[in-house]
Amino acid sequence: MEPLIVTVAAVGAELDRVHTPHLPLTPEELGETAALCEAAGASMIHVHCRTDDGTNTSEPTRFAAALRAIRARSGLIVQFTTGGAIGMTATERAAPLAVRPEMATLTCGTVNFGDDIFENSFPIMRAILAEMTRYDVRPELEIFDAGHLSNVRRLAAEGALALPQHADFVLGVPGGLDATVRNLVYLVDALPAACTWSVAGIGRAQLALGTVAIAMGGHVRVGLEDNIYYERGRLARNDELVARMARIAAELGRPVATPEEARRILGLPRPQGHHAPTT
Ligand code: KMH
Ligand code: ZN
Repeated sequence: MEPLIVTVAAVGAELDRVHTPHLPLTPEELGETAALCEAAGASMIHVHCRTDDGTNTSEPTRFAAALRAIRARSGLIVQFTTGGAIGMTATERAAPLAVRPEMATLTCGTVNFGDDIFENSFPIMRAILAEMTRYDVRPELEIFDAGHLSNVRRLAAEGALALPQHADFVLGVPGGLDATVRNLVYLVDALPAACTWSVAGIGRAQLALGTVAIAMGGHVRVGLEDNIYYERGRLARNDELVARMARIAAELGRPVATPEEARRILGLPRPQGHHAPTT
């Protein structure tokens, strides 16, 4: 098996400091989190940005500041969100791509999202993919439901998406596919050939599904975007969640990947120069 890629989804769009004091909200805090998480075994960071008052933003200058802060303190692969926050337009969600991160998420279909709807129609997906092509950003395919893999095949068939890619199964969102081992195995079996994959279990499923993914040869996403507890009643820090996955992987005989090893596994070019922020 390849070394394990641990992605840290450090902040997300849904939670605030009232939920946990450990969320990295500013570029400086994202840089500090990146350093701590790289030391703990992460090789990639998934990035959402906030304004100084904590509001979600898609402002490219803020993403550029985050990219600089993360690069100044770590070698992590930097993956921006294009999911953004509920209520953002497709144009807003795609705006950070102009900063040219190495990767960005592409959610592969509409899904209920709690009481909201996370809208990812084909026109929205095509528009985001077109911007990814324009700025030479590699997608991570976010799969919240089984039908999203059918959408991946349709986008590939029409030429909007090149395959293989890296997919991330986000399981346990209220409105999406449940976070069960059976569902994970089904999705892995249904994935287009040669795609790599990780799993992001929501809430307490983060630990169990991450452990299963390590044993299956997949990769893992942890972090406060998906789960704020280390254990029942005890809030987690991002680096603690990464460190726990690294320890479990070591026990299972699967060392964590360095960022350079993760780039090789994902087929990403080295980031120097080419991916320098433009904003
Ligand atoms: N905040 C959610 C609506 C992503 O980052 O790509 C979408 C999300 C997915 O977080
Ligand atoms: Zn996200």
